[in-house]
Amino acid sequence: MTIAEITTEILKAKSVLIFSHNRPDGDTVGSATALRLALLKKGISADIACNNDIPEKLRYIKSTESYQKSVDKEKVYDAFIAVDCANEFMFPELYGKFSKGNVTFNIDHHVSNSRYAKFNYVEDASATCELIFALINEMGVEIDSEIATSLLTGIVTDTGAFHHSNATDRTLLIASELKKAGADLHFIMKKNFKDQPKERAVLYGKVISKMRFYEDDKIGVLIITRDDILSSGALDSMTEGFIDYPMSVESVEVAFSLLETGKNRYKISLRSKGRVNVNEIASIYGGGGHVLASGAVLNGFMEDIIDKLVFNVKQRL
Ligand SMILES: [Mn+2]
Repeated sequence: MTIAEITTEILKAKSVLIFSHNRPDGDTVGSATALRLALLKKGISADIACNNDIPEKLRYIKSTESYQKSVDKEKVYDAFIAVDCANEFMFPELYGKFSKGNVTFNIDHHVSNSRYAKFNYVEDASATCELIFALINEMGVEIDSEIATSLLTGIVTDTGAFHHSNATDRTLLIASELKKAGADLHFIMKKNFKDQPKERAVLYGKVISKMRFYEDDKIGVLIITRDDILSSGALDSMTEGFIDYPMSVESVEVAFSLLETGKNRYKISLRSKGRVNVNEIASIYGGGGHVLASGAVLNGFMEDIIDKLVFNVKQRL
């Protein structure tokens, strides 16, 4: 489907509901809120839904206030649009409703997308927000500062502030357009990459001070205990991004973290720089993810789990 075709189909609707995925990130929130504002400008009624709470740090996007958790039974929508959802499992609770829609759209940038909708617009891009940018231009809607803020948020977060290899010349060109349209790049960067609660900073210090290395420093390991979390006053969700630190060590090929979630129960995150497929390792333990980033839940003693994982990585180095 071309951008012109998908735009024509969307503009046939008088009312739409846009779906964001669970554990919402900057891209799914930026895509949904920007598309909503653009459709409203076209005189189309547009609502947004996400089964999970929108993270505090993304609440500077004003229209996050409009998110609903479920689908209003009374309301009739002409079309449903899922954004940044690679498959139904990314919005499992709401997918039931979505799949019953007569006209469904799937707008996404994941190459693994399962094409679960009637109309699928799946293109390789740094962020779904890149695709929404093109879609809004195709609609002939002018990008104001609010739309620009949403879209730039998705691009900045999915590219890791333009650090990842997915940031192309087109990505930078779009980012430039969005800044010109009034998005505050510095503020968006600060909100997503600088500002953190004090509790997270305290926890980070504790965890990093215990960082371990194995196999000639090719494997980096982080251990996050309940005690660390409680004594810092932090939340489990604040550990997101911790794994980037051992990954920043030059010699490290693979890093993994153990987050103690209960007695002898650990949530494992694995990261690779490319030589090792960590999805294979996570799969051994019933987990999964991507080649470079995967996760699993393991039961057992901490040191045994570390031994097992180091052994599995070592075999693949
Ligand atoms: Mn995305």
